[in-house]
Amino acid sequence: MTAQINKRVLREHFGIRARPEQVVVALAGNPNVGKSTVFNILTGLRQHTGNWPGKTVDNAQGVFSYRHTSFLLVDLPGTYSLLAHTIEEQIARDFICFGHPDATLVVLDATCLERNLNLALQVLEITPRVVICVNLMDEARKKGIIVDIKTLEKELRVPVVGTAARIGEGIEDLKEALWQVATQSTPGEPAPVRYSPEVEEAVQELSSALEAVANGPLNRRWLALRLLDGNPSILAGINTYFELLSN
Ligand SMILES: Nc1nc2c(ncn2[C@@H]2O[C@H](COP(=O)(O)OP(=O)(O)OP(=O)(O)O)[C@@H](O)[C@H]2O)c(=O)[nH]1
Ligand SMILES: [Mg+2]
Repeated sequence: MTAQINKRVLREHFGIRARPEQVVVALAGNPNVGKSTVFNILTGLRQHTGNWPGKTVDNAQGVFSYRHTSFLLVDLPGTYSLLAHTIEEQIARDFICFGHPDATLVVLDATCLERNLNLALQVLEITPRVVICVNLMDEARKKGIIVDIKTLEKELRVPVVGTAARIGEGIEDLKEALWQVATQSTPGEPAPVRYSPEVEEAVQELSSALEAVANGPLNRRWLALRLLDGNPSILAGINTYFELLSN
């Protein structure tokens, strides 16, 4: 029950008013990979746009139904990273970390996967509730690039769907994967990024120390890594999160 109330408080902080039974999906990706095209094809005209609370950055939210489940899709600003060098990165990161989406859909450009996977790995460090959409498959085919979706899925251990959103290819599979990830009670365990033994040791130590304060849904490994980074914008985000929870 407490978890439910906290979820609502946190979502409202981001201007998300989801009905209790509604599934919230965050839509993330590098700039210009087709996020809005995916968003539009999934939600059609059932969307509204505004700004993120207190920010001059666009926010689009839209709804769609699949298998008798209502989904609220939130289009995040396009970012290369979640390490918050810009206001857009801060919004995307704070929402994925603290807004408690039921799933995060990461859209990648099939023609430059290597660069795009950086963001996917950063999201997977935060949450296992992820679906990867490899978009622009038609462009990749034109360029003779073959993307091995099955191997990607095996490596990342989350559902990976190939799409060409502009022509509607792969969208039904995307809905099915989202439904699976957002509604399953125990998500899979994606392959975590491993760091040097020194960092891993420090993460272990910090994670144990954090057990008493961070026993909610916030990922302790991710929290420990960010405390080690000492990035002030991330520390501010973490502070806001704990303040909201204690009110
Ligand atoms: N060929 C092809 N073009 C696509 C596909 N998906 C999107 N596009 C095109 O790619 C361009 C960028 O798409 P957007 O949906 O605006 O991308 P975005 O990620 O929302 O971009 P930002 O919000 O600016 O970060 C547009 O011209 C789309 O029509 C696709 O699957 N195949
Ligand atoms: Mg867009």
